[in-house]
Amino acid sequence: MQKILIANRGEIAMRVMRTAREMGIKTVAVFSEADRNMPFVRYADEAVCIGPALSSQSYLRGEKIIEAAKKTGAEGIHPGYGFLSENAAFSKAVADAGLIFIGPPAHSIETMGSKIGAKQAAKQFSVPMVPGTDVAVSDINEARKIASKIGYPILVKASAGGGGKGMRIVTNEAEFEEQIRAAKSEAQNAFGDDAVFIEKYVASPKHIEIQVIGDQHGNYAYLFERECSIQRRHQKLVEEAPSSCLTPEIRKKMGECAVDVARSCKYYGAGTVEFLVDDQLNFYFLEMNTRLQVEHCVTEMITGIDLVKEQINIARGNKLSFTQDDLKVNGHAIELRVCAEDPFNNFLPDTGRLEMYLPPKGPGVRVDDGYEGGMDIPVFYDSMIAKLVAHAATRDEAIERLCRAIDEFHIKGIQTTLPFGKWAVQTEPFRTGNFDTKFIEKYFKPEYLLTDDTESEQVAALLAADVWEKSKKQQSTNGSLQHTISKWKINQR
Ligand code: MV4
Repeated sequence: MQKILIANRGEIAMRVMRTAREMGIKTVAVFSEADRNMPFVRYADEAVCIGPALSSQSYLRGEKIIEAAKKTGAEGIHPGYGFLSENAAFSKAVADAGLIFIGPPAHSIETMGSKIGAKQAAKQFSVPMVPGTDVAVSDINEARKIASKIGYPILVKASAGGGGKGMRIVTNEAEFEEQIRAAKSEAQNAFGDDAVFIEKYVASPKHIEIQVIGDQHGNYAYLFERECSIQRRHQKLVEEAPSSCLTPEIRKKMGECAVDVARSCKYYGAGTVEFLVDDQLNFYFLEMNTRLQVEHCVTEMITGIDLVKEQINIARGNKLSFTQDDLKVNGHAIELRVCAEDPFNNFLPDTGRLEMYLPPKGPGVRVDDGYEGGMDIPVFYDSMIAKLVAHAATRDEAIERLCRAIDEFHIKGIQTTLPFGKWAVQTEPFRTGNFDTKFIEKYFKPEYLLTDDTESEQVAALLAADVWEKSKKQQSTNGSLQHTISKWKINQR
């Protein structure tokens, strides 16, 4: 592969192209009409417009993207995350067009795309799973019997769901039938597949995932874990590696189970195996994500491995460039997703113009971003505008470094998750590692983000308005602004 096309936008398109450039590979960007002026379009060696702003008319149009690859002579397609990255039909269409899909084969995506298929595959390798079923519920009475054996509360999940979509909690037997029916009809509407299964509901789990990698020759390795419990509405906000709660023994066991899951679907490429971990440190396989994930950066920081470079080498048919024994955890990395969201308003997406955008710099700080100052954040896509990653020798130092970097990150014009991130990593539960997926629900209140800084900014704004009013009055009498303003000293913080 001398030239690859990146079927994505924003920060992940930039991320993939940077590695391609280091490898001497030419890049082709595809972009929607809304993204014409984005940095990733300029960074690419070539760029092709594939349609209007709506994803369904651009980044989800597989046939247009394949056509652009053929036209430009790109030999491979990297899908990034989201969009077509976990679409088995797209992976197959790319291969059928004589191009290389830089990702797993269609059969692996298909197996893991069905949560029931994933459980059946993983079962063959004795991977621990939450008590439940691994066939679709067909006979309600039979399912009810299984549910009472497992014990309530029960979780009903859509086989075609994943990432939290299509889940329902059943708290007692009386509502079992009604909830199954509702879940099936919801699943049918959302995914065109009404298959649901049941599991024991684990109340306050940690979400820990393992990065795995495999080549086309049957070699596999795990690149340790990422702790991703700090999330809301199934959107992760803070991710770190390693997890502060695993022992070396459990880390090894989970890693080996994750590799078994990859083996069970004859996986190759980079993938992530998700686990629930309870307060006794029991772990249970949940699902496998057959793509490079947003939070892959923390794994890169602690292992020194460039995951995109490995993906490209695997797609070329090369063997893994390392073995399990070569891998070691080096220090600690924490990532904060910087999203255009308003923590004061339920984390609802905030769109508008990036009036100011100054990312932090310095030792151990990595910023993967895709916008620059002065740009508008379009309403059509994800709200994530950047990822801020801090890497240091210890967890405490990584926290301090992340806080320093957050202070240096100046964004004006839109609300972001930066103040939330600074608050989160300084809380007692985060500091001690004693937190789970209920973290935000349990501890967060928006007013915690009203720091002295925010208050003094508000005071400064009020003072400025006052000066302005007075200066206008003054101006009308002596025609000069200069005199009044110079009397105000800037209060250095
Ligand atoms: C669960 C669970 C509790 N018990 N399964 C949510 C995303 C999808 N990957 C599966 N999810 C869950 N499955 C059982 N049997 C709780 C969740 C869950 C969750 C998991 C990981 C991270 C955040 C979460 C938030 C709510 C629920």
